[in-house]
Amino acid sequence: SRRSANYQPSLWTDDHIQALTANSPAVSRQYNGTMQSSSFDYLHERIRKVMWEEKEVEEQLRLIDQLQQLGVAYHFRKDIADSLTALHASLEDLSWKFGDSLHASALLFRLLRQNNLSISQDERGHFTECLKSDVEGMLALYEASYFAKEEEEVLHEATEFTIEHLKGLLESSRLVDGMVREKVGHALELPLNWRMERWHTKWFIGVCQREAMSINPNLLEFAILDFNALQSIYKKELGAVSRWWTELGLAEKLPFSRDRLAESYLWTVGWAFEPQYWSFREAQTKGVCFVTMIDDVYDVYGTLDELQLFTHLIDRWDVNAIDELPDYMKILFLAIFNTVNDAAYEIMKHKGFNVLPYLKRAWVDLCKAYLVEAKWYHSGYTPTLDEYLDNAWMSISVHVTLTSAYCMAEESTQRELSGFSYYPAIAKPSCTLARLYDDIATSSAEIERGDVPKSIQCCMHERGVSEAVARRQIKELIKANWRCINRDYDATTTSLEGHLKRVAINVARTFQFFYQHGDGYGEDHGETKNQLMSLLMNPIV
Ligand code: F3P
Ligand code: MN
Ligand code: MN
Ligand code: MN
Ligand code: MN
Repeated sequence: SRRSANYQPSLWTDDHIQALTANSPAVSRQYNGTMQSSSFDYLHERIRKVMWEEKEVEEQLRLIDQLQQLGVAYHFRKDIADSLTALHASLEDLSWKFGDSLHASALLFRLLRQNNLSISQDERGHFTECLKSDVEGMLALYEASYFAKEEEEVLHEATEFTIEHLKGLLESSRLVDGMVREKVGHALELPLNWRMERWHTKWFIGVCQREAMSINPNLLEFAILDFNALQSIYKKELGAVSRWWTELGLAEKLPFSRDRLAESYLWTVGWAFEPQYWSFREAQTKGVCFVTMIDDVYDVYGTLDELQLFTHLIDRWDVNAIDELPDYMKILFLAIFNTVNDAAYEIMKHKGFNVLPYLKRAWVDLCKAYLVEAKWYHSGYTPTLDEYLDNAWMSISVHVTLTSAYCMAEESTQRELSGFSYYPAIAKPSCTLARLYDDIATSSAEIERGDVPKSIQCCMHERGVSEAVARRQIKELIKANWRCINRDYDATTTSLEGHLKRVAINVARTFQFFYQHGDGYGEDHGETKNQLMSLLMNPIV
């Protein structure tokens, strides 16, 4: 007899989605930047002017930071790059000019790291002697410290130091300004570097609306226009993938599996939100739907014999052999086979080269990792934490996303693809973070249902510690992996690499986002529903 996880049905029927998304402008594959009204162009020019006006360095840094946090930096990529490159070239003068402005030095440090310009912690001597009454400076140092690499002890200490100090301030009655309290509380909840970009943007626009004095009104208006314009694009995209999913009809054929089309699409907005990545979001929404189904087959529904056979056929990528499979696997195989081949076809049509070997490899690696876990589960084996993670960084499926990001990127060429024979260095920490965030939120229910021991259980078993201790150790591992990401992000050269790394970071952020209140993907009725409504449906007024 087969098992079932008794997942709840989808919250979002196609009719519901079509009704919610009906009145949006058409989606065009090639985003040409003209979806907005002329007031958008006017504001864009005004802001560019402000960017190039003569002003204090600290003011310029504030402006760039606002553009980023408002989610509109992608409209000013070149201006921001030019401005920061110029500042980077005069770093020595700057540390002199900044004197003891902790805020300016910490902000500069963070902006340089965020924009792939190298800066070492040693160039920031002020970190330890900061003024404790300087809340803005403390906050800036706190955020900057989350861009630390493994060996940057000064910054790790800065994290501890600022957390302790800012917490103390919140608990005391010394922080009287309500807006400042809100910002400090928000930052302590989660640093900027770990936040899902769109979600942060919506919060930050709200803060700026309430604190209108602190921001150029043109900039705020521009950000609101842009947020709402992107949201109408997302609605159209969601309507399109929902129609695809419904016509595919696969969910009805595998009713034991999670049916999560709308949430799958939300993941992809977290991974690459800019309008030009529609094809990536489309392919990845399909990818997440398939990953979810295959995962439920391996975790819950399939027998070990079936799983072995399925893995074998995916490995051979052989559609001629599907009659060996049980019916539910036949249709699943054919759906994946067709969709992946289709994606490869599109790329071949537009760019003339064959990415199928890379896409195929990603799906094969996924199924093989799933099979390892299934065998462990069926034999009652508990791996060590290292042994588990060696496999589980693949079984979380993020390498499929990264492969797709690489193959589909505007900048990818035949030559660069041939260099993609291994997964890039940033894949490991990005996938590992996804895995650890997932395990923290989903493993209790998984173990109860019957599943392979996840990181927390492997850690408990190997180290003989309680669940609470294991959870703390996994959180430390999360911090360590963020530092690996920071190290790798810093050494970026080509724009293809930059794109891939942004997706890799955004994957980690989006896993944090979905799993911060529990299993926000499997159990989508709670906070996930609010998040989805807020990001995809409700415009800023
Ligand atoms: C496979 C799943 C997920 C993790 C993958 C998430 C993506 C692709 C956005 C959602 F569907 O959850 P699950 O907890 O069951 O994965 P696991 O690998 O732990 O079985
Ligand atoms: Mn699962
Ligand atoms: Mn699984
Ligand atoms: Mn899980
Ligand atoms: Mn970005």
